[in-house]
Amino acid sequence: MGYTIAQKIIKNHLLSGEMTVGSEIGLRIDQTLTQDATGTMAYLEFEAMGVPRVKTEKSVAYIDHNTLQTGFENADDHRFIQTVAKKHGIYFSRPGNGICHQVHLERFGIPGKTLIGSDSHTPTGGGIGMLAMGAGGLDVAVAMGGGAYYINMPKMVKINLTGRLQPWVSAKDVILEVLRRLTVKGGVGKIIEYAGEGVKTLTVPMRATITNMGAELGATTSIFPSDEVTREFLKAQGREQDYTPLASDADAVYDETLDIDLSKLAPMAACPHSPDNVKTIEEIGPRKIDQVCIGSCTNSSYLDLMRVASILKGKTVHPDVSLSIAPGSKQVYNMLAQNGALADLIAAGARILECACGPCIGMGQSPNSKGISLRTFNRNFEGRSGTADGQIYLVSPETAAVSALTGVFTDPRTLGAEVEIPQPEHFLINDNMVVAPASEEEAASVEVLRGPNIKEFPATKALEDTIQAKALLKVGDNISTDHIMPAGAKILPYRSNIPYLSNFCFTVCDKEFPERCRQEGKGIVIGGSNYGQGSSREHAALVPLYLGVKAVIVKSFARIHCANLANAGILPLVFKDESVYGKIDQMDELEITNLREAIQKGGAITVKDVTKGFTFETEAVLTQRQRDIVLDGGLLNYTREHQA
Ligand code: MIC
Ligand code: SF4
Repeated sequence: MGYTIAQKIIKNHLLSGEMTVGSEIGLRIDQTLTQDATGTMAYLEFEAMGVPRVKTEKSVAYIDHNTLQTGFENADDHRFIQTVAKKHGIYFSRPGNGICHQVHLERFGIPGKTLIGSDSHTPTGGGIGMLAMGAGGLDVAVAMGGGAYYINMPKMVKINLTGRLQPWVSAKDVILEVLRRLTVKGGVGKIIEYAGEGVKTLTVPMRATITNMGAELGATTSIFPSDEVTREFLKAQGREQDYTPLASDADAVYDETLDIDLSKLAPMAACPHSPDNVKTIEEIGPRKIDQVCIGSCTNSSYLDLMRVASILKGKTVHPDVSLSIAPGSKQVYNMLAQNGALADLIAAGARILECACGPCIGMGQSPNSKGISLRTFNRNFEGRSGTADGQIYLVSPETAAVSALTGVFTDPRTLGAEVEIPQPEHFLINDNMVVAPASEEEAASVEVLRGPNIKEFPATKALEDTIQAKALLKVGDNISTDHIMPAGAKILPYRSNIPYLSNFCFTVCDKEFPERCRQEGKGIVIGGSNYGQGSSREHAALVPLYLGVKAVIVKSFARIHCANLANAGILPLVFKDESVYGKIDQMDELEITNLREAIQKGGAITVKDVTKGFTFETEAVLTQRQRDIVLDGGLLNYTREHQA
């Protein structure tokens, strides 16, 4: 039997386990990346592990999220990351160099290698045939130290692409179609591989847009073959030596197959407040809009922005629309500046931002109240834009640009003949914003600089035998980590300050939650399906831990968040019978006894609803290794014990 692309890479990197669907496998990790919002914590954890130098082939620390420096906090964090990177063998991509996923694709990614990143959009690397996955910071720290990265062997899904996109229809529309069909939970436990004749018609940046937003499917990762298109891209990046061809075997077996005829797709938008709430632009109709934001790791490549520039050239942004544009990297920015396209964007009235995440994570450009904002980003969860009642639609750069001119939702196909923008033969290569680490000899004398914003990692204890606590919060389906631990300009600077962050935990859903936790001292959270979707931020586990959350009982979990809970020592439990969810009310007193033995043994865990006087069964979604982690009180304790 042949192998899929992902199975081949897994096989080459398998350190433990068997490649049977659902069972835990340990993978050797070749490359890691961090960004600043998750990086401070990841490096504190790495330091706590006591490994002097990273053991990966390449580890890169990016600064791209917290670049609004409204106080000392962000700048202090940048300095901490820069010095800690220098000391421990990590390349440092300075603020101004661009968004981690875009830069990594351009300058560091290699087909066939494994990459984990403390950011959920790490699968962007799948655009050049990497097995690239998002992970919690602690998992990245362990991988930097040479440890395996553990996942459950995913199912393999093939998306067979045929035909060719119509003019003005773009990669964003492809992934929106996949989201429309599969939904935000459709990818859980799966790797999505793109195949078929249609693949050849997609450039690397287009492929990367598609694998990037595979994160919104909940997929473990998404991957394209590495082919001539990949080789051309790497060559244009001066990295032809990094190319290796990669394809699935003719007799590879997939668990599911989906067919998409590219020529049938139309421009689409993901409507508020979920990336799978997809409609065509035509269906939405010419509704008035207030804002357009172009950029983010999904759609900020040179080709994307050149298309935007070609649409805006010689025109003026509609008087009622604010248009902001953030190029994805210094390479993109600089090339636009050199060829004059930047001048076209400026002349049209675009507000040009630095190359960083910016508005995507609520760092500025929050829309007006009830404002309709068209964004080329990947997430439109409620409140994420920084405006509680903002109405965020996710669209392609083409739809965004033309709508910015007309002031209403506009199908870019109304533009007439498409302007052909070829991939440049040579991208502009200048890695002067990447700082190499100190040599092994020099490393000892590098001082790690810590500002007052860096607080201790919350202490965890071995799992107690009895949990008796109230259901301090009950939430519904598809709760994202943006609900659990919001980001945005006011909160993001405190990613290394768990006590401060705790004031905002779940406040999108319930303003009183942090206070209730403080009063009660401990608690349990009840949730629906796909709990913890979205970001990889481990703060969505560490902050509840700090607030005394002992267990989370839900219908189902999103992959990264579930691992983060276990890593933090919080019990992730799922209802055996989902209908029990309806019987529990917020503030019910719950009790779990003989817990340690139950976790050790595996099998059902019985929970008593003391208030209502009934019991129900749950299951801990943990592998044997994770059971030990939870028993020890989290991965940091576990790693320390195992090292000892
Ligand atoms: C996001 O897009 O939500 C983020 C911000 O990039 C996160 C990481 C974080 O919360 O710092 C992600 O996608 O993992
Ligand atoms: Fe940054 Fe947005 Fe991409 Fe997250 S999704 S890495 S915030 S650009």
